[in-house]
Parts: sequence; C-alpha cells; structure tokens
Amino acid sequence: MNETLDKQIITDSSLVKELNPIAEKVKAGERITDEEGLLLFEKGSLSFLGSLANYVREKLHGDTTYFNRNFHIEPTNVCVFSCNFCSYSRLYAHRDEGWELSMEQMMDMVKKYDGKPITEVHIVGGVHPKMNLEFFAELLRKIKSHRPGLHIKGFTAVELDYMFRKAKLANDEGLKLLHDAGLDSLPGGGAEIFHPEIREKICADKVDADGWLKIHEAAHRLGMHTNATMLYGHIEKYWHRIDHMKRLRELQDKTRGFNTFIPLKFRNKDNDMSHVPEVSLVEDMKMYAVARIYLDNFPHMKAYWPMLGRQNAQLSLAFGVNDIDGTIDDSTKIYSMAGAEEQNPSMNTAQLVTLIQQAKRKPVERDTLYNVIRDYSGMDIKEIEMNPLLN
Ligand code: V47
Ligand code: SF4
Repeated sequence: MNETLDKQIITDSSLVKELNPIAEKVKAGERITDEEGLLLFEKGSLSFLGSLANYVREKLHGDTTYFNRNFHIEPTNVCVFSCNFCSYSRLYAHRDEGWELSMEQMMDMVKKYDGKPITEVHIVGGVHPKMNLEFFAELLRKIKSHRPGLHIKGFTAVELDYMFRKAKLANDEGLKLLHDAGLDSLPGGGAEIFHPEIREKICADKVDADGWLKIHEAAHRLGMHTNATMLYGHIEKYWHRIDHMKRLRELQDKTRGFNTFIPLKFRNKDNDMSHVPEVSLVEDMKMYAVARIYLDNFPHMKAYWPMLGRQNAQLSLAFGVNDIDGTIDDSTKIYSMAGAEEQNPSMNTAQLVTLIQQAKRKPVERDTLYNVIRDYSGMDIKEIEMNPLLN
C-alpha cells in the first residue's frame, strides 16, 4: 500500500518542484519547518496535500476512524467577554436574552442518560461572572457521585483562567481542586489564533496565548490530557496559523499531554465579524492536511462534524483526519447560532458508523482518551440499530 502511495506522491501531476523535498522529508518521518509548513499552505495543491496528509494519517492509524458517545452541557451563554466572532454569548446586562442553567437543570441533563451507553460529557460555555470555581466543583462532584464512570471533559482555558483569577488561585492549585472534584480532561477551546496581531482584533479581552498555554501545561503536569483548537478562516494569514501550530508543537514536545488538534472553521452568522466571508471547502481540507503534516507530535486530528457538516467531515477523512467527535445529541448551540448547516446536531451510533463506512474507513468507538470501546468493522447496520446497548 505504501508503495502505491509513494508513487502517487512522486508522480502527482500537480506537484510543484519545490514541494518535493517536503514530501521526501515527511515520508522519512522527519519534522517539517515553519517555512515548509507555510509553503504547503501557499503552494500545495489539494491533491498533493491530501496524499501527504493521508500518508501520515495511515501510517499512524491505518483506516481507523474514531468516534465517541457524548453529550454537551452548556451551563450558560452569559459571558463577561466580547469576542467578535462569537454569535452565542450575551453580556450580563442582557442576560434575560440568554440562559443560565441551575445545578438541578444540569443534573437533570446528566440523569437523562441513565442506562444509556454514553461515555463523555463535554462542559463548555460562556464566562458567567457569578458561576464560580466552587459552583463548578460542586457540579463535578455531583456528576461523579451520580455516574462515576462518566468522563468529564470540561472548561476551556478561558473559563478556567477567569475562575482561578477570581478565586485567587494559581493554575495548578485551581486545576488540582477541579481534578479532585472529578474533572478528567480539558477541551481545546479558547485558543482561537494565538498571535497578538490577530488575537487583539478578534478577542482582545480574554486570556492571551501564554495564559492559554500555561493552563494546558499545568493540566498536563497533573497528568490530565487536553485538546487544542484553532479558529481559522477569518482575518488571519497562513503564517498566523503556522505560528499558532508552532506554539502547540513546542508545548507538546515538552509535555506530550495533547490528544487531539481540532481546526474550527469560522462561521459568520450573527456576530461582529459577519462582514468577513467564510472560506471555501478547499481551504478547509487544506487546513486539515497541513495541520496533520505539521503537527507531527499530535496523535489525533479531529473534524468536529456539527461545525463542518456530515459530508464535509466524511471528506476530511481523506485529508489527515482520523476522528469525527461524537453523537452530541443536539446538546450544543455554539455552531448552530453561528450559522453551521447542522442546526440540531445529533447522530446515533448507526449513523456515525455508516458515515465512516461510506468513506471506506474503519469505524471504532473510543473513550475520551482513545481507548478502544468497540470496533464496528464488519458489523451489520441493522444489528447496531436494533441493539439498545449500542444506541
Ligand atoms: O473557542 C465560537 C469556537 C470554541 C465560533 O476539545 C466558533 O473536543 C467558529 O472548544 N465560528 C469552543 N467557531 C468549542 C470547543 C470545542 C468544540 C468541539 C470539540 C472540542 C474538544 C472543543 O468554539 C471557541 C471558538 O473557537 N467558536 N464561535 C464561530 N462563530
Ligand atoms: Fe465568551 Fe467564549 Fe463567546 Fe468569547 S467565544 S464571547 S469567551 S462565550
């Protein structure tokens, strides 16, 4: 199989001469430089990038494509910050237009899944001035005491930075407190674009790049795994994307604590950046491919299907992606409010398996930390649909 791929890379008609050495490097398992990453964005054809990213993906994971069974809790969309790309948040003064879930309402959401084979809850929301560290520690304790086996992936570095500063705790103290209360890992949100030239224009008032990275580093030191995102396709240039990934690659060299990189496509409905056009599907696929090639120390690359749409997520499996997130169960509003095609994102196991099989990949259910729960290859879709333990 690798021989065929080799040929494909070398004889691809769109291959520009100066890109050949990059392909050779990648095939030799060598790391590419920032300049080479930039060249890929600027000059790489879709077919060239796809072949190379797919080579890396198959070397790491073969055809395996992961998904999980999860749901989200978004405690509030009231937020002290005003990110210009955000379609979701409401300022505290306008909180009557938003939502603020009580502890009881959030526990009811968890209890709704009693007896259902869900493995992860993803908790992320606005930064509410009155929902503090103790409130969330109590929520974590309550969830764990109700369902000890449920993995809690919660709170972006933006939410954590605010909570810890208010509680006058250092990052490691705050994280230890939440970890002891039941927090298992951190999602990758809040990273946006690290470079100050862009960050100051799109989300000036929240934690900066160093603050975001320090929180993830502290989490890694405590033995927690985390994800990383990048909000792309707005006013940033390619080199800002490389700068962003460079900072992540450097931290990963130090800690090895990141699991997954998730590029998030900017959606422009109903926000202060609505005048900025959204990028094309070709740009999306290039983004995944270059990320897969550049971030050689990240084990996984995720296409978050509620944001990208189902068919585009299928396509991304040929551009370096090996994970499409989970069932979601219509429990998040961040992307639907920003104009994503998926207005009520929800897929059952049979639908996720079908999606992956249609792309001729191997569907594997994972837990949050990529332990295999079940390999669905060869399983009949009808059998999955009929089995209550699998849906
Ligand atoms: O940080 C907000 C993004 C993120 C828009 O770790 C937008 O598994 C596009 O962190 N257009 C939060 N993106 C979501 C997040 C996440 C999502 C899925 C999986 C994981 C994971 C983490 O949502 C924010 C921001 O970058 N976002 N508004 C918008 N208009
Ligand atoms: Fe608040 Fe997050 Fe929206 Fe920024 S992206 S305004 S931090 S909810």
